[in-house]
Order: sequence, then structure tokens, then C-alpha cells
Amino acid sequence: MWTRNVIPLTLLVAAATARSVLGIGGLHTVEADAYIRMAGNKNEFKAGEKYPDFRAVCVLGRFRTSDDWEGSGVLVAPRWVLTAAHCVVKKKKAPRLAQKLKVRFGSSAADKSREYRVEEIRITLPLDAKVLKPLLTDKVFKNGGSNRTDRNDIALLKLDRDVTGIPVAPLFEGRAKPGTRVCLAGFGCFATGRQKRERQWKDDGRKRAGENILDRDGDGLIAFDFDNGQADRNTLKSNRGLDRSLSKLLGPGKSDAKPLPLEGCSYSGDSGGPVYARENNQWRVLGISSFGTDYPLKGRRATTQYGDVNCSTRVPNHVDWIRRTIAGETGASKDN
Ligand SMILES: [Ca+2]
Repeated sequence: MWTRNVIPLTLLVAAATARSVLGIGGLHTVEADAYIRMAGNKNEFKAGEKYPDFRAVCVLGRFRTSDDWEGSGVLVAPRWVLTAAHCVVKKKKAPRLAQKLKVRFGSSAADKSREYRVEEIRITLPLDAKVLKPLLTDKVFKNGGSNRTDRNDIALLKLDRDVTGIPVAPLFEGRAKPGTRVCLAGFGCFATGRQKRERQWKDDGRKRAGENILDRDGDGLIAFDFDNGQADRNTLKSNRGLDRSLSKLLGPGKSDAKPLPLEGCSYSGDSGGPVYARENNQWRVLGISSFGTDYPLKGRRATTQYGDVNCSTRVPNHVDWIRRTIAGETGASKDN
């Protein structure tokens, strides 16, 4: 999975065009459908202590064609979806908010049965070209040399009516502990860490989920890497090869090279989707998938490979803004 628009998670690809392609990355040693079953909370993946309830995860786009969608999101109040700003800001010339967006809940982007119209888009920063251009151009989301990685890649979408029958996802409020298990979900493409080439990716609009170990609870970003057990792919063990500014944002720390059974990372199309962690005995949204780095950190972009680092906007930094916006007490940018 990855964010469609942001690089997969920003580093992943940036995509200014509607879809850059990666999606959830999974282990090549695991049956690929397990990631779909996990997102559907089927059988052993039942929502509870071990897995979040993934029904709150939605896909976002205009849906003029089956391919016409921009990223993922998560329901955080009956009428509000949290997503990534890069999924809703168009970057041609003067940046502007995307129009005519809809969200769909369910297991597939093609399923129209639970579709809601987006009535308003709110972002944390004023919609000013001077601010947004550096913030949301490809460079922001590019792997490697960018020193402009942002930490405000977050947006709220107000829907045309309340979503019923789907529990809202609670927000993470405190500090998360590196080493803790996280779960992530999105509608992005699927590829294993061995499928570098785009033609090998499965872009079927299905919802997938994966798990990982949080490596950093950093300065506005959280991060984990995509492991396969090989020490040389354990990028966050020492931040080796990471862009210096990103390394600074994430801070020092450790990382284990051992993957979890359903190790996953976000890719294109997963942008805006949630990263859940446990707090007060609840699964809560700790991160919103924003960008990713590409392994090797220098060289070709936009691949899903073991060693990639996933970065998500740190939700606890924005909890006050989220609550104020939902309560209607903010003067932030509105959809126009
Ligand atoms: Ca690792």
C-alpha cells in the first residue's frame, strides 16, 4: 500500500498525477490474500485486541472511472474523514483543493454502495500558494535529497451526511513507544518487497491491511521500515542512508530486522490511510500515511522494496485541530 499521491508516503513516489502507483507492500513469503482478509477482519483477523476494526478505512476520489481515485482515509467522527493533504490538494500552478470528491467505505474502490459526497475540505495551513507549493510539490515527497519533508500532510473531509453502521476510529493522543506493533490499511496497490517493477504490482483497488513495528515516534512524523530479515535492509537500525533532514525529524533509534508475520508498508494509493497503535486498551489512529523512502535510498524511485521507510503524519500533533475543526471552531481554509 502506499499513498497514491504522495509518494508513497512521500518518498515513495510523489505523485503529482493522480496515481503514482504503489500500494501495500507485503512479504513475498506470505499468501497475498492474507492482507485482504486482514483488512476485512475475517476469521483470525477479527477486530479486537489484536487487530483494529478496519471498516473505518475508506477510499477517496472522484470515481468518474474505476481508476479515478486519489488515496485512502479513515472515519474519525460520524461525518468526518481524516486523510492526507496531498490527496486533496491539486498541484497544477496555483494549488487548490480538489473538487467533487467522494469517499467510499467497503472492501473495494469499485463498491459504490456506501458512497458519501465530500462537502468541505479542511487543511491545517492556509491555502496559500507560497506555503503550499513548497509543501506539496513533488519535491516534498521525493525520496532522498529533499530537505522539505513536511509534517502537516493531513486534511479533514466533511461528508454530506453521517456515516452509519461503522464505528469511528479513536485518535491517539500521547507518545507512542518504538517497538510497539502497529497496523496499517489502505486501498493502494499491492506488491511484495521483491516486485520492484510496476507491471508486477496489483492495482485492483482492494482494501488491504498489514502490520509492522513502530521504529520512531518522531518530530511530527512516525516511521517504520519494511523488513525481510536481512540486516542490510533494516534501514532504521541506524538511519543509514536516510536523507539528513528526514533523519533529524525521525531522530535516533533502533530497529529490528525481523519482519512480523504480515509485515506491510504503505505505497501509492495508501496515502491518507491510517496507522493504528494501541493506547488505553484501544486501537487508535497514530499516523496518516504520508510518504516513504525508496530503498536503496539513492537511485530509482517508486519501487516497493524491503528496506523502504514509511513515514506518516503524527496524529497526536493535530488532535486539537481535528477536534476544533469537527466542533466548528476553526477559521482554517475551507473548500471553495
Ligand atoms: Ca526494521
